Amino acid sequence: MTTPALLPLSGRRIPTLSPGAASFPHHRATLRLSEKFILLLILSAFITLCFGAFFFLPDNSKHKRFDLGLEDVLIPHIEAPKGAKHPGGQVVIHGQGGHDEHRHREEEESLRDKIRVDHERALQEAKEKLRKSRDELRAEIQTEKSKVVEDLKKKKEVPKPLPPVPMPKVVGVNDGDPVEPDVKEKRDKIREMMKHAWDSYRQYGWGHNELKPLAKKGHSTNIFGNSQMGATIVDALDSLYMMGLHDEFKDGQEWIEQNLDFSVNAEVSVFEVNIRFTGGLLAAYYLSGQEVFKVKAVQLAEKLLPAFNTPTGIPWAMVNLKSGVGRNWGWASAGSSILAEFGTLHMEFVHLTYLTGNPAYYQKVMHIRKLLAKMDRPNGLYPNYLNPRTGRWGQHHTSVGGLGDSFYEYLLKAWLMSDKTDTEARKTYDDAIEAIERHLIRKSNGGLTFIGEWKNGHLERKMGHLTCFAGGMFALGADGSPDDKAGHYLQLGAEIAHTCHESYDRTVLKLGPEAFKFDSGLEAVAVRQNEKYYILRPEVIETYWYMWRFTHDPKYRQWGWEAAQAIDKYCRVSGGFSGVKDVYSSNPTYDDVQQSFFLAETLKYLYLLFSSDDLMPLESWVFNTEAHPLPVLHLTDFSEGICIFQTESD
Ligand code: DMJ
Repeated sequence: MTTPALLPLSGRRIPTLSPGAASFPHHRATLRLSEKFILLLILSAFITLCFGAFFFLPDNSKHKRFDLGLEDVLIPHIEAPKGAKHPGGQVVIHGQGGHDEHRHREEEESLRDKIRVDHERALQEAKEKLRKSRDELRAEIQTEKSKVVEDLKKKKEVPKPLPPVPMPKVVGVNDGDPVEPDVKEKRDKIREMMKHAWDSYRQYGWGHNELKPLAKKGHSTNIFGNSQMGATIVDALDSLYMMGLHDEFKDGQEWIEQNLDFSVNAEVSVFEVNIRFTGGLLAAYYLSGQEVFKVKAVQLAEKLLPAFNTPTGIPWAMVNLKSGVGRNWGWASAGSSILAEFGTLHMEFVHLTYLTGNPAYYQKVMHIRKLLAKMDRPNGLYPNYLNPRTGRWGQHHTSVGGLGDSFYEYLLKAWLMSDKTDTEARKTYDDAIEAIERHLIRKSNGGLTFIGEWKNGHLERKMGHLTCFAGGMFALGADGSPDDKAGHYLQLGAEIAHTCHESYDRTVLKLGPEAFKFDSGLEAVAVRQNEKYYILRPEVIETYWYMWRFTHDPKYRQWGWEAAQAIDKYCRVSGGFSGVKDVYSSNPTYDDVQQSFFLAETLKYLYLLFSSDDLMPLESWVFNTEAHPLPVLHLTDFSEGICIFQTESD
């Protein structure tokens, strides 16, 4: 049976005669290639020899040469005196007797010398090539080939110019100095922590997605595929900017300019890359005004669009940035996409349409919204799983924590970001929250308000660290809530903040566990070993900050400071900050990961908590779910996939 064998160098296929002779065609092809190469070299040496010989002929050859009328080309310094004409009306080249004759000879002599030297060098190079082994020659050819491919790639990557659009009004992006000296001191401490996290990453993990602060090397997880896209750099940029760490910001910008490339063969999470990279780049653009961030955000967004090529338009969870092939997580119910993932694209995509003038981004996310609006919701709740092929719900699990959380957050923030004109988003948020309150929010025996998880008609009395962001969300959505319930939602936010603080306070390290229960006499404590870890997450501190902004109750700053001190004491190591595996153990072990969201969110929210309110005012900025601030855009019409922006530019 003949089987085709792919030849690595020529790229041609030659059939092998038998499996036993499988290596033969490869060998033969290699020989043929080398022979061709050697012949080429000999031929070029021969041509050089002939060309050289032409100049080595006796002197009389020169007359013939001049007779060809080439002298003013070959010896350009010969000039005709002004006005001298040949009888035939042409410019005459007058010789200058013996002196000119001598100069001619010298010129020709030096020309001949140069040709001789070139000729010898060519021969020498040919000899060296012949001495080289086949492998060396192959490596050389390969290097040349790669260089050509690289050059072509660079040529192709000339960024497309984007249409100029007015820069939205950008206010309160720096300063925020607190008046009170003790608050200032705390803020300085947070800034120092940011510097330690950044400097460590800069030293040990630069260009990798994240850092292993104990092993002191780069780290990555499957959400970034096998890429090395500097997630920490992109995620940290706006925090650096707000904190006035401008040298570090510039360093990050330079890396992005020179290295950030999204044409890589990596299968990434659409959600994670969108909230961290698109969000991070857009925020860096709006804060600094540097075009490069906008250009990179758009390049990335183009790579994410193929994820929407599903029968329903509900995007895949993952997409290969190079091939555009998408798929879902293997663990998700019945091949489903995840509510918190496909429902957390709106803010970034609206901004992409604004900046590019391309309605596709806006249309994609509005299509998701419309599709969800048409679907039945069990008890008014949104299940976490939706199949992108059939358009049907997967398991009926509902959560305000993992798998559900930021879907609700983005409904509220879509309304805020549109300058409160997107009332459809607000109504959808209000209805969803009402159902959540009815079915998921309860008070424990000890009087702690918690948000449980709905699983097939049953309430699991467990709350995740991730769910703690909801305190801030309720407070943020209080203003504008229906039936004059603003006070109620602010109160609900305060109760969630209190419960989450308890989950921290009831541990040995004063850091919160990943999940905690309200069952069988348990109140806000983790039971299972694999729920006792703290991985530098921001949600509890995020809620403290929103509550502080809306109430100015000093307890939120106090709670934030407790958390900051605990992080500095138990998570800080010489190579950065690490998560800990058990917050109930006085002798904690580390997970050896410095998450990029620690720089993007945890430290940013802490810094904002100890700043005055004029830093990033909430009337002008809306924070995406990774704490990247995006400016409010006044949307006036968003019917039929068209949106009209009215912005007050600077
Ligand atoms: C962040 O990446 C985002 O906040 C996301 O919405 C969920 N949680 C992580 C941090 O815990």
